[in-house]
Amino acid sequence: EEQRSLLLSTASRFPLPQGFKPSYGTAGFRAEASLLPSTLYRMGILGALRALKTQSVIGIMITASHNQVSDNGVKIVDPTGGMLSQDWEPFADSLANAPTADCLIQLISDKIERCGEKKVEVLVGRDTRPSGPSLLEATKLGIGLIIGAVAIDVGILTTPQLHWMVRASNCSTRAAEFDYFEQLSMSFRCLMDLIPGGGESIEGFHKLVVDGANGVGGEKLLVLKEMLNLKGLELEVRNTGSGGGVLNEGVGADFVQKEKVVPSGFGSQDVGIRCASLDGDADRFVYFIVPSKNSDKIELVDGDKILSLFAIFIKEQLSILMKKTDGAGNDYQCRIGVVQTAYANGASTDYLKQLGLEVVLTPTGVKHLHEKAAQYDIGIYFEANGHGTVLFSEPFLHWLEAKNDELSSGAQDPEQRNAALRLLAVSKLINQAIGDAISGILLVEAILRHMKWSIHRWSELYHDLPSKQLKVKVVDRTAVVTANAETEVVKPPGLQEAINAETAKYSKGRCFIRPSGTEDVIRVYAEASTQDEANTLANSVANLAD
Ligand code: 16G
Ligand code: ZN
Repeated sequence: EEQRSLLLSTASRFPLPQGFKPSYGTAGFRAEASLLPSTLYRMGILGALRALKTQSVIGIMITASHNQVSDNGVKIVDPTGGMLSQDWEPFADSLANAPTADCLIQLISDKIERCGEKKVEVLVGRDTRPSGPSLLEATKLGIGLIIGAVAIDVGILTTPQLHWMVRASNCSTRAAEFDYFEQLSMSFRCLMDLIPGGGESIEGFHKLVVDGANGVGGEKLLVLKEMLNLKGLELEVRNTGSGGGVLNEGVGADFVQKEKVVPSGFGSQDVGIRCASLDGDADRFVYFIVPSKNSDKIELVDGDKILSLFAIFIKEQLSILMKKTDGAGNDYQCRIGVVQTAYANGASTDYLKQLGLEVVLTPTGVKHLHEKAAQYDIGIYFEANGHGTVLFSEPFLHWLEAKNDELSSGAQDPEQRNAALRLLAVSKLINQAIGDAISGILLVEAILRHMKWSIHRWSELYHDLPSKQLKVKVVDRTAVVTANAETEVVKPPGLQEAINAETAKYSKGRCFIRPSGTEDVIRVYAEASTQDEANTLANSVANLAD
């Protein structure tokens, strides 16, 4: 009763704006920030209910990632550190759209669980957006309504830091921000120490220059650099937001990957240097090279190439580890899998298959890739846009620990033991909860040094097929329904046949369309052996979709 009257009084402070129909979408709610107080208040309630239901720590991240600074949004983090379980998405939609306080109360009482003896925590993080503090207050009020749940403000964080903290809290390991930095730097140093001949004194490794998108990631990278010894990793961070630049405006991984031009703050002084770019909440990253003084075009090293680099290194370490000695067999069949989406450049998929790797496609959105990757002992997933990580299964990690102990006592090949140590270090360095630009960059840097590869050598692994992306504004994007990881249109009838007929006209032609999960558009992707052909194919298929 007390709860009910509190709810009635606070709910009136957060009315659902007229005509606003928030939708959970691919990765949570996103909109112009002034529309969002009611959504955040209600997601505070949802987070608390989810914490009661799972009797675990839940996370709420206030961010709109790569969107413009006036937008904001919210992502919910489940106990494992992954995104909110998909079977709660419809509830999130109903809660966010409940027209009245009475509806809200009804929805809550249908879902509420009796509270346990212990209070359950909901960690609330936010990025650097100016609307963050007021949305945080709305979220805390929502959480406070549910008896048995308590809000913990964990301050300004990257999205993956919050995911990491939720996961660590539920594993009852140390879960403060400092512990995150310490785990990353310890495992990074471990990989550097295991480089044959030592990682510190390798010649030809220029500094890495990072574009922080004027968001939270650059700031955190600087903290990491200041606070910990990064063993010869020379790091320069630009666009940290402190110089007056605007979040995601002409900067950041999304801009760099889509426009393929240098972000602001970069230019002719960077020709040939290894550069990386984070997105606004640092859960995505790409690398790039400025090839010439006379143009603002960049050479992009995207998520597909990051994936390929990780896959090569991990596969190599596994084969050293599994090498048979004295006829002794190995007692673990490690299943390694690579997960991409239809946006992966065809050249990358061919390359990975040539390496002998199992490659599977899923629909767009981290939740789909993550879920698939979790089915392997080592699952490596990346979207071309730079969103991804490497997942290690519990049974495999247990086996690896035991193997490491066994190898350290025997008089075996030291490289075999080193391979076990490297794989263990990778599993600690790379975020097990979600794609993480900071931990991803550290892994790239360690592997490049291990291989003694320049960014040019890495970029030359394979050559991307020319591709083109377009978007078509339509009245109703839900009219297009796809199957087979979005590679095939099943509705409206006949459209896929028309796309096939068009695609067949081009050498190495590949094309698909899908409704966006974040915007009111249909997206078209086309690939062909020349840029002109890719452009024409995309245009003609866009006309079909219109
Ligand atoms: C979201 C997804 C991103 C995906 C994008 C596609 C997460 C955390 N983010 O931003 O992975 O690439 O949506 O957008 O899952 P689209 O549906 O508009 O093409
Ligand atoms: Zn992001």
